[in-house]
Parts: sequence; C-alpha cells; structure tokens
Amino acid sequence: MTGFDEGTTLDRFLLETTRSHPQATGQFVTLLQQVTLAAKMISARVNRAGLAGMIGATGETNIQGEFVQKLDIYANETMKRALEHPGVCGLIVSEEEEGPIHIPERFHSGRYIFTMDPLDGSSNIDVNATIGTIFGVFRRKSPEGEAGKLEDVLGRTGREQIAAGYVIYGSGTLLVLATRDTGVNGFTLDPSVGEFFLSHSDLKLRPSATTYSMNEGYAKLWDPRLAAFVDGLKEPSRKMTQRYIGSLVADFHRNLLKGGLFVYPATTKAPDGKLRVLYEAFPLALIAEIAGGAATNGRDPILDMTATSLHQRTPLVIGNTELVEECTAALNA
Ligand code: AFP
Repeated sequence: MTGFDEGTTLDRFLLETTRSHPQATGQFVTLLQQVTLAAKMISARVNRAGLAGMIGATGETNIQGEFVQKLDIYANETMKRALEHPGVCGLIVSEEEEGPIHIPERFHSGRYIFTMDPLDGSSNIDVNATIGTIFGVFRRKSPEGEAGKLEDVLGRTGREQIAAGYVIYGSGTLLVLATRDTGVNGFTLDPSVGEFFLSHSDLKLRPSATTYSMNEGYAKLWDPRLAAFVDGLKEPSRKMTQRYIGSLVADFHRNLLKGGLFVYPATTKAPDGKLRVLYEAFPLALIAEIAGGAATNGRDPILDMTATSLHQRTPLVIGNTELVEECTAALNA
C-alpha cells in the first residue's frame, strides 16, 4: 500500500500510517524518528569523514574480530544515544557490542527491541564507497517498564520482526523502511532541508532478474554445487551480469532497485558464512519478502530461522524469488 505522493516527508508518512492503529502508543513513530535523527547525524559525519579525521581504524578489533573503524564507533554511539532515552526501546543489540545494550534505569524501558549493524561495509569507508546502517525491530516479550532480557531477542524468528530498514550513505542518503502494512518505501534525505522525503514508493522485486552479486574470489572455498550453479549463470543465453561492492547494504539496495541475486555462502573457511543473523540477514530478509522477493540460508527461509546467539552468522541467498529458489535448489541437489 502507498497512497502517498512522492515528496511526502517521512514524518508525515509515519504519523499517517500509524494513526490507523488504535492500539498505537506513539512509541513506534518515536523510535523511527530517533533512527532518522541518528541517520542524519551519521550521514553528515560520513560526508565529512575525509576532513574530520574520521577515516581509518581505531587499532581495535570488534567482537567479530574485524578492525573497528572510527566511524563504526561514531555510528554505534549515535544510534545508542538516540534510542536509549525516549522510552521506546527495552533492549538494543548491536553488531559492535558483545552483549545487549540495556536501557539506563533513569529512562523508561519501552516496547521495542532494536537490532542494528550501525555501519555496514565499513571497510569501504576509506575508498568513499557506499556504506549503511541496517536495523530490525521486534516487539518485546517481557513486560514494558522492566529491564529488557536476552530472551526478548534470542529464541525469536525473523518473522517476528515488525519492521526493518536500512540507511545508505552513498551518492545520496536514503532510508528504506519495510513494514507489513506499508510495504517497502525509500526516503531520500534533502540535506539542505534536513528532512527525508518519499522518493521510492512501494518497492517491489520482480520474480526474475539478470544480475548476480557474490565474491567469486572465494569460489575455490565454495560448495562445488554453488560453483556449478554460478558457472551456469554465465551461459550467454542467460544474459546475466555480475556486480559486487562488498558492502551488503549497497549490494542489496542495487538489487532491490534493479533486480538481482546476492549470495554470501558458507565456505570451507567459514562454514556458517560471514553475515550476522540478527543485524543483517533478518532485517534484509524481511525487506526482501515484503518486496515480493525471497531469502534463504541455502536451505530454509531466513525468516524461519531462530536467533540462538547475538552474533550468530548465517549463509545468505537473497533477492528475486526465481533466482533465490534456483540457487537454493542447486545447493541441495
Ligand atoms: P565490513 O563491515 O567489515 O566491511 O564487512 C562488510 C560485510 O559484512 C558485508 O557488508 C559484505 O557483504 C561482506 O562483508 C563482504 O565480505 P567479503 O569482503 O568477504 O566479500
């Protein structure tokens, strides 16, 4: 559903789409308004990164064993600060932090559980390539007002997310938001006004597409069935082309707009793949499904998986349904 003209502000879109829910407390709108505030701050910092001494690594590694970039820290802190005080989150979990982020006792512990990869693709910062913030939202299980618990996020399936989205910091800054009621909509930041405006309404993935995105540098570490499938894609009759940025949010976004299949598979070195269930696979799988696409872990739908640990990884096959089904079938042949 849309019914909104391009150029509608994100604020108006949120207020009008939640007004129809009589049980709405306003917390969901506030949560998304805080996400957009943080996104504007991160976007401004990303745009000035080369000047503001924000390029480069801190010298530390995160829980994933990856080099932490200065902008990773800025993005994580900015999102946290925006979300912990307004009384809308019961717990926040971040790719950048080992444990869950509890809401300080002086603030109300709200209805929602927020999962985030504050700055995805951060190894691309130094080369000015597109990066992004990915997020998912669950309704909490424990009572509102009490401290959030790990069980509010672990033991949950991807299907339990009530919303997901991402912000890409590229040639422009765009926020894509998906809910089952409103579909998938993209809002572009007009930096001169400081507002996000509806620019991509009701995004849909057609059944098929002609782009595939995967890091073929690892092909010798793949399951031979995947290698054979990719070889088949190269038959000229299929008219396929390949695009891979190495920033999931950017690769996913291109495929959402233009069509395509993204695969980050299991390899002999990384049998569970690289991408994280809670911060990357769950949110993007929800967006893909709402847009009419699909996402699997090479066997089952991503959204049917259960989160068993905060930093759990999964192989990811995501994009236009026919290609996802073909790739998943090839992996199980
Ligand atoms: P960084 O945040 O360390 O740049 O990792 C990005 C990422 O998690 C995801 O955004 C990419 O799709 C994937 O890694 C790329 O990984 P490879 O370099 O192994 O292809």
